[in-house]
Amino acid sequence: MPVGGLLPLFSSPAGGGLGGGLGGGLGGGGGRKGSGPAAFRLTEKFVLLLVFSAFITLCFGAIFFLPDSSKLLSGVLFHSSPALQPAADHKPGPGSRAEDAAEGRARRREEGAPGDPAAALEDNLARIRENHERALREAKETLQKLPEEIQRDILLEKEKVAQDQQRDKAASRGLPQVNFVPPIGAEGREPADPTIRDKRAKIKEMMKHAWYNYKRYAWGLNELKPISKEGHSSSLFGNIKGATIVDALDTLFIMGMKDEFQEAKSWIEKNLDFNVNAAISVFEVNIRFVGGLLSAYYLSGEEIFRKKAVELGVKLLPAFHTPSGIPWALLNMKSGIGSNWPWASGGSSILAEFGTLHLEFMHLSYLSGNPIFAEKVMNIRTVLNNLEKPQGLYPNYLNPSSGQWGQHHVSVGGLGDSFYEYLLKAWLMSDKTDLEAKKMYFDAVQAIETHLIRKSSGGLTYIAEWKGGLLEHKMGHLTCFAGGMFALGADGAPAGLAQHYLELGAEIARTCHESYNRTYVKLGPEAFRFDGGVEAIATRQNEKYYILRPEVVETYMYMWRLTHDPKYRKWAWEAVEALENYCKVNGGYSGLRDVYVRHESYDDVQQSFFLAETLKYLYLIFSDDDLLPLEHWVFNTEAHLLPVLHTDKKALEVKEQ
Ligand code: DMJ
Repeated sequence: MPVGGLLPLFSSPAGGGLGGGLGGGLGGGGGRKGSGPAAFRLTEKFVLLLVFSAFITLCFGAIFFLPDSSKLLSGVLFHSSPALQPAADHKPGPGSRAEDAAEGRARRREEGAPGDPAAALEDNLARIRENHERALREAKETLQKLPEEIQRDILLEKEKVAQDQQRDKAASRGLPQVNFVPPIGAEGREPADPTIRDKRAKIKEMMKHAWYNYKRYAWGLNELKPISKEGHSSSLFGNIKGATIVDALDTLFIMGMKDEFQEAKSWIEKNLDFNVNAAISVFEVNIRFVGGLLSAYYLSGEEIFRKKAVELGVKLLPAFHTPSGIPWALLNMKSGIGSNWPWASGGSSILAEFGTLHLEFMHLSYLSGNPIFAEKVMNIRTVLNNLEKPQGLYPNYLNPSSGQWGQHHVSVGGLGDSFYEYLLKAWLMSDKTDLEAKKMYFDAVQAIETHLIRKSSGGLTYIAEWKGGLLEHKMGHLTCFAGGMFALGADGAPAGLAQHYLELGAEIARTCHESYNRTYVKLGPEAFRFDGGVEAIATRQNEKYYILRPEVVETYMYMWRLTHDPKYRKWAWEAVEALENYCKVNGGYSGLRDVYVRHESYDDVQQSFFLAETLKYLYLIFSDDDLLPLEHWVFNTEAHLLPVLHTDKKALEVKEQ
């Protein structure tokens, strides 16, 4: 009932509705006692006052103190924060302070606050108004409920939380015995061609340089600062340590660096601790730590990796305790309290984050024998399938409380990218049995092609960003992974489209190669544009950086495997030379602040994904196809290896003890 509906109680106790009912009852009682009209009015007033204060207490209790309150509070707090705080440090894929800050600025622009301060102020005010209105609407909805309804909601919510906690506990109990199956193609042959062999050996040398410098200057910390020669810690991992160690495990393994792999393993056994009292990014921890541990387990069969992966998976489960089951972006793994990035539209979770859990969580269920992980990610899919998609596109923002889309921004780069990748790979990893994922992938790609993919006047195909129907003719380095994705999916494309998707992959690879080729250092910028008379060039200073990202060589790797066109090896080698010439320093490899200048512009961070992804993809390009054959493995978005769950094996290897 609206608060306004109760107000007549003050002025007219004998009025209609609830007022009338109360008035009648109280009047009768007063009359029976025969205490006179004055006393009668006093008693009535007193009781009314009591009823009113009880109601107010109930409402405030419901809003602030009871378990249900998280929805409303998150609405109020998060909705108002984007304009009050500087843009947060994050966007999928970062990992360094330099990158974080730059991406934060990029976010401010994306949210519609370009260089002009007056426009930015106006924009921020509009956003504050919009957020406040939304918070008020939600508050009003809660207040409109009858006390019994609120009570019922509270009880239901309490029951749900208790059940969730029980299930989380159950998930952490002993693991079933798994008969480890030796992996297929975990160690390939030496390439027969001596030139290719030398190139591959060179890439292994690069891995050694990156690894030994990390070991020497930052061992046990998350990442290395190769210029300062000390550790670097990103807020993405809270206080979890050892990101480079976990991220590098499988690259060490496939390169045959067995001693280093053992060193990493024993650090993990003794030191890797998830009981951290700080917010972590659920997405980053999943793709790097869960993915890295699963991959190490599948390659080596060492139980410690399975144990740690499941332990961490259990720690991530409270992120799903939201009304819709769409997980929070951030989680304090000690307290189990989740939240969202303060900059995200209307308190939303991010598509590329909650949409990039599927592969790892399916394997967690497989390896733990507990369906809870799979249930959580399948529920995300159900929520998405029940939502109306604007023009068939998936917006980047989804509110976990309301289960509704936030701003209608669509991107195949940051904030959207790996969601599409995981749809395709969910289908491949299921031995092509997950037909729902396949359909979602091809439907999404069709909409992307119609609304986002364009060709420049110079003939370069690019993927623009879509903002409520308007296109921004910009493509991010992150988006370059899509070339490989289109090519990888070509095989399963609707009738007659296989060749088309393979060609689309090749065109994106060419565009991304151009973005590299048009710089001074021959490594590409964070984002490049196709407007204002330029093509495949960064025009804004804060888009000119390169942080050792893998997406372009990732696409070369898939294109090489799927076509064997020698140009992909040529382009990959150009990238190797550029890394050696411009990013290699005494203390490791560093990102660059500006790829268009000849002078050094180091950002002083050796990202953990340089070891997990960039070097791994390069190594694979110069290996034979028998190393990690694509029909047996899928790469998670951090290039960690997950075996295809072949139909004949699916239920076989996990046996209850
Ligand atoms: C990685 O952490 C992953 O590839 C992620 O999907 C996006 N970006 C970074 C590397 O650029």
